[in-house]
Parts: sequence; structure tokens; C-alpha cells
Amino acid sequence: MAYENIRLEKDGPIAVLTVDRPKALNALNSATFHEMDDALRSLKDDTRALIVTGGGDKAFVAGADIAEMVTITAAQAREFSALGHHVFQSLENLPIPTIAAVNGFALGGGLELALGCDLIYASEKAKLGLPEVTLGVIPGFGGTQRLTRLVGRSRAKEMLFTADRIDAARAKEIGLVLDVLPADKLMEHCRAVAAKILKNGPLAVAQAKRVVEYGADQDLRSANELERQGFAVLFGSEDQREGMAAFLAKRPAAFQGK
Ligand code: DAK
Repeated sequence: MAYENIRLEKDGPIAVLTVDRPKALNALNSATFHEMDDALRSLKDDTRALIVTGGGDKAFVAGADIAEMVTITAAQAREFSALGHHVFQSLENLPIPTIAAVNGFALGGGLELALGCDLIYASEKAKLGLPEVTLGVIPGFGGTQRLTRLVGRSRAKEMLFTADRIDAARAKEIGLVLDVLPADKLMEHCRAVAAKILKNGPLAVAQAKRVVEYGADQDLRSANELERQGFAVLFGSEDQREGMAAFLAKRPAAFQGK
């Protein structure tokens, strides 16, 4: 599939997905979602980390495309919401770490996109918010739920009710972003984090992601059971043998992802 609204670039084991409609501040329309869906499906086993960012120098993603939404019916809104949910869920389900490099405005659906990633880093000029109530709607791509799980009910409600745009420093303060970087260092930082993760056992990283994601919504007993299963499964892998043998031999591990 040829892409008009996104770019998918490979840099060895790291893929970078750029939402690239800078004239509309990378707003997410249906075509963009379909391209993102295709891009995520196209990732092969040799891709071991994904960075998501925005094209141009102003925005990560300034939201769902308001021009496309302005006249849609309730039935179409449900369809659009389902499409966004599907794409962000696919992002969450990837067995590799995903990193949002928030390089500017991350508003509405843009913040929801970042929230679908495992790790969020922001540039100093990023502005984050959920302005949907100013448009007479609420977030429709999982933002109400993912934000609440990340920063707690109270802060999530504050952002949802006030529609305030917060800066990167404040976003870090409330635990929404992990770190704030100078704009020209953001991608470098995200690549360095990805490279650090890539040194570790890929099956173990995938299991860690899986047990956190599935466990977070369960009671502690069930979640711990999930962890036990994930732990046990890894003992059937060559990576576990290699990782432990390498430690004992005082050499770096050469993981194969098997
Ligand atoms: N959609 C469409 N176009 C957008 C856009 C957006 N979200 N954001 C910006 N643009 C376009 C502008 O219309 C403008 O286009 P032209 O006039 O040049 O043709 C161009 O990008 C540059 O924007 P500005 O001229 O406004 O640039 P400024 O620097 O002055 O302002 C801004 C930047 C980010 C503060 C401003 O553009 C802005 O406030 N943008 C809208 C932000 C926003 O409200 N985002 C949330 C969108 S709502 C649901 C599904 C999803 C959702 C809700 C429900 N269901 C299906 C139930 C999610 C909703 C949202 O994400």
C-alpha cells in the first residue's frame, strides 16, 4: 500500500512511523488510520521497536480531523471511533516496545495516539491536552480510559473537564510523559531508549509488556498468576538459557528471540 498520510521508515531493527500531514497538523482522518493499520500489520519480526512521531515542526498530532468529523452522523461516529480504537489497540498489542516521540501539539486523538504507546517522551515545546469538550464531544479513541489508568481519575478528569493544554514539564509532573527533551534531542533520546531495550531478550520484553498490559486491568491475584505464567513460559526459550549462561560466563548475551 502506498502511503499519503504517513511514513514508515526502517532503521535496522527500529521502525519509525511518522504521521505526516503537516498542513493539517497531522490530524487523524480515516485514510490516515487505514494507512496506520496497514503499516502496523506490515511490521515483520526483524522490527523490534517502533517510534511514533509527527511530521513537520509543530505537531505530534493535533487530534482527530475536525473537518472530516464535522458533519458525520452518530452511526458514522461509531464507525470512526471503532476504527481509531482498533488501530490504537493494535499498537498496544504489538509484541515490541512502542515509543511516542511527542514533538509538538498532542491534542485529542493525538494524545490518545501517544497513550496507545508504551513509553511517552516529549520535546520541550510539546503541548498536550484533550480539548474534545470544547467541541461538544468526548475523546473517542480510548483516551478517557487510558489517561485515567496512567495519571489517575482526578488528573484525568481535570484534563477532560477543563480541556487545558498542558506543557511538557507539567505533563511530566503528573506522570503523563516520562521525560522532557530539547526538541533537537527528542528522536535521538527515543532511539537511545529503543537501542537499550534491544540489547535485552526480545521474548522477555514482549512478555513484560503483555503481563503489564493484561495484568493492569485485573485484580492482583489474577495479575500475579499472569506473571507466573509469563515467567514460566520464558523457561522454554533459548533466550533464557543464553541469558543465564552468558551471565555465568561473564559475557554479553546473544539473544535470538527464540
Ligand atoms: N483537524 C483538522 N484540521 C486541523 C486540526 C484538527 N484537529 N488541527 C489543526 N488543523 C488545521 C487547521 O484547521 C489549519 O488548517 P488551514 O486553516 O491552514 O487549512 C492548520 O491545521 C494549521 O492550524 P492552525 O492555523 O490552527 O495553527 P495554530 O498554530 O494557530 O494552532 C492548534 C494550532 C493546534 C492550537 C490549533 O490548530 C487547534 O486548536 N487545533 C485543533 C485542536 C483540537 O481541538 N484537537 C482535538 C480534535 S478533536 C470521536 C472520535 C474521536 C474524537 C472524538 C470523538 N468519536 C468518533 C465519538 C477525538 C476528537 C479529537 O481529537
